[in-house]
Amino acid sequence: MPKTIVIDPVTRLEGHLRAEVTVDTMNGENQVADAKIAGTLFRGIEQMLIGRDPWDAAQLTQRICGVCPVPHGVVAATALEKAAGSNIPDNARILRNLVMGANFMQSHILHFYQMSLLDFIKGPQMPPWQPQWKSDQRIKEADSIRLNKHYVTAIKAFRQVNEMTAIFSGRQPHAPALVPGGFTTVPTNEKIDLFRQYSQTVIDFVKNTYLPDVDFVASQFPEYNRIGKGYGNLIAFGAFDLNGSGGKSFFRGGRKMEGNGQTQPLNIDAVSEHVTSSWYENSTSKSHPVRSTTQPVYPKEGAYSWIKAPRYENQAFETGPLARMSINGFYNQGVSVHDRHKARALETLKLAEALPVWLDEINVGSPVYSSYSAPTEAASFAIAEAPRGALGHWIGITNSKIAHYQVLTPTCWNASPQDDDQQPGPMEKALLGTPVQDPDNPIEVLRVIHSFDPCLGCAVHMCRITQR
Ligand code: NFE
Repeated sequence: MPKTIVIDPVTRLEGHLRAEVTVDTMNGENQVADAKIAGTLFRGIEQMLIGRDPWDAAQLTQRICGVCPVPHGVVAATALEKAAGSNIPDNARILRNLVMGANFMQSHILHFYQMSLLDFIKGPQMPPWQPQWKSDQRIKEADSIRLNKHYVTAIKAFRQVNEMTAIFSGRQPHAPALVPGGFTTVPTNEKIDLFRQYSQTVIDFVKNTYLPDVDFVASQFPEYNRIGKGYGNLIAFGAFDLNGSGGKSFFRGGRKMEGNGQTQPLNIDAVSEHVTSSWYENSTSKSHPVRSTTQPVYPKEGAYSWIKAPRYENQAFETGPLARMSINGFYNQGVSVHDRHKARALETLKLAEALPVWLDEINVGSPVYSSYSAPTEAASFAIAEAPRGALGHWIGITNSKIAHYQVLTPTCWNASPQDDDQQPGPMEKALLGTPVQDPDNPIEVLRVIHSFDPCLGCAVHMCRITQR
């Protein structure tokens, strides 16, 4: 007898996500037969930008999220610089890479220990970790206690990474140093030395704690090397410009189709946003972000999410650290729950080891900012990576004011609802076939969802209108 389970809100993630899954008996076991993933808050950040000074974009879009503000600031500033045809000094490029790399590391550590680990171990026997799931608690008591201690160590680790980011960004979260034209913090040898010390702390944490813990969990739950694959289609926009011309990036962009191991180039014009299953007006559905709008329509027949459904050539793609690492040839295993965790941990180490190299390229005493004036009329965009994957900002400027703004976030790719062709979103697809031991304790569903590291703060936004 099929049973429908609703988890709302899915906890331990940023923002509000609703999962509705139908569990049925298939192949002699309970499995997820249908899944609907929904964002339950209205996304309104684009509307807030309309009519504002273009300079505001790099600061206001950072408020989309406290976990990944840096990529939003960098992408908004880059779109504005492209709009004006202006370049930034090399120091600014390097400083942006440093604070963005540190922001990725913070996000990944937070994700594994605070968002995901408790799906696999017994949490502390105290609020807010009680009541707890009663299914599949196979990890030994002693191992659970050790991993719970690492939960606490990880809080210190990501606090340290935030401190490290703030050395250059001015504050974390929401970096004031990210401005069109470059950067505002002037690097000194003292700041560089301090940043380098923090990098070593992260390297030690990842090597001695994070990676071994990811491997330990994988060894205890080997079936999650197969569970949660989904489409197997991967997409990345690429990030961390290494030479100022955009010709060489630490992570190049690209896409990989399931079954074809080749990385293929991207054509950004092939991206569209479907909204038939989202509470938005349909007239621009399936449009490129430069044309799509964000007009809420609620209720709406057939819709079930505030998240739009981005597609590439009208096909669903997973994005995130696994996609980045795989597309760049840095990770060559499969696509599964554990592969997402492992690729994320390996990326943290890769970045922690890259940051000291980039630090050496800073030219103390050279400029960090070039004078910038926003154009009076322009259409522009920039793409990059946020910790959770492919991120794009599209901006239109009319009479010196923002007339159009669209933000395409990684969680919109991953947690998207069905598109206009009834194809489920990547997370929905990954849930199909997931075995669920006890439908009253569907912890397996959370393990799959959390492996994507969804952030609903990024994917949807609440617009609060106060009347006086
Ligand atoms: Ni709120 Fe974000 C990242 C962005 S997820 S964390 O990474 O953009 O959509």
